[in-house]
Amino acid sequence: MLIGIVGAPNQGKSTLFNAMTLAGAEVAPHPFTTIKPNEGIGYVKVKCPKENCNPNHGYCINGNRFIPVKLLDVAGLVPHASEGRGLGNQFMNDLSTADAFIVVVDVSGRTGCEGEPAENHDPAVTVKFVLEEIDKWFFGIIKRQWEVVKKRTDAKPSKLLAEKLSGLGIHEAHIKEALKDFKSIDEFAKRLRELSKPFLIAANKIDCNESVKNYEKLKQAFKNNVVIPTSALIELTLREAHEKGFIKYVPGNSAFKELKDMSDQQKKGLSYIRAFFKKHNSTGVQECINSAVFDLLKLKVVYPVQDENKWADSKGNILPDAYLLEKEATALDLAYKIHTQLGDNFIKAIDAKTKKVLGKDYVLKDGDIIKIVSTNSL
Ligand SMILES: Nc1nc2c(ncn2[C@@H]2O[C@H](COP(=O)(O)OP(=O)(O)OP(=O)(O)O)[C@@H](O)[C@H]2O)c(=O)[nH]1
Ligand SMILES: [Mg+2]
Repeated sequence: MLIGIVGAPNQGKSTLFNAMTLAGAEVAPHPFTTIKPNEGIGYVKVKCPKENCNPNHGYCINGNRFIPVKLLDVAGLVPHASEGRGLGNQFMNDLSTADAFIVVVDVSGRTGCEGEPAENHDPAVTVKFVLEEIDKWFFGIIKRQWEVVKKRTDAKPSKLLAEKLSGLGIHEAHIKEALKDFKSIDEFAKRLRELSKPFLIAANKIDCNESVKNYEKLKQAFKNNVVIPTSALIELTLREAHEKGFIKYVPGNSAFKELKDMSDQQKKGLSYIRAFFKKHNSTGVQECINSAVFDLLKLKVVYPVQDENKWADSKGNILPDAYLLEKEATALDLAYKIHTQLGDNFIKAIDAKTKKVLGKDYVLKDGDIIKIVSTNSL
């Protein structure tokens, strides 16, 4: 699963990416700082079913389980990128396989559509053009494949098109849905983008003076979408201070604890952040990942175990794995996800919480802890 971070230049995309991953991508107060994409791992945060667990991937603090999610930060899009302006939109191809987008926009009003300094700039205008450019990129690819498929008569067009567009994460079901209300290829491409690449908006730089007013306006303009106020800069500062041992901060929380004596400048920085937390519940950064995974993609967390009594693997590691699975995923899907052999030799599953036996078609619930029994494990 991959979440793409997109937007106009200089909006704070790489800062948000760094705040999520601590990957140290280059950040600067001018457009086109990012040219090559930055790939990293962020974490979705859920309540852990056990206080003490031993994750193979990710980590667990104070009963908060952090499950890894792949993230990609790309260069900024400018108006008419599809006609080659700025860095064009070819780099969007790196995001072909993204399952969802976080569209980052500076809501301080101080950055224009091209990443230039501005005054009272309306962030809704920026988000609208970014979506238009994404649609044009999508349209370019879909139109090419549409022309190819039109000439063929050897299979159902929706099936052929699905094959051609699988690299964009488009399935036949998406195509059938988008064809229901077909008006033009433009509209069809737009609908396919909506279905295969849902997005949320990170209303970034919410720590600046004019931001709250602009954020309210942006929310009105995008009533049907998730709009999350974020301060990538504050989240990054907190996470770095935590890494260096100055503070204890759990991502997504609205407080932190000082652990060491700090310089006057560091203390000043932290009092600025404390004042921020009086006005905001969180920096919004963790919420962006969680909302992308649970609201946009509607995934669920399932913990496979080998020992249904101890909730552990064969070595006694508690809840070693956490899988993010699609809404419809069944016990058999989980078995195949763990290992092909486990799927091929599936006998039954056991709900480790209730010890109930589950069949292969059981649709897993969010938070399920499951043992798979196969012929090999008897
Ligand atoms: N006040 C404030 N500044 C921020 C925030 N996030 C990013 N910035 C600043 O905004 C500027 C641009 O940040 P980047 O992360 O480089 O932006 P970008 O969107 O990746 O830019 P390009 O790669 O050039 O497209 C930097 O000076 C950041 O420090 C925030 O939440 N609050
Ligand atoms: Mg960048």
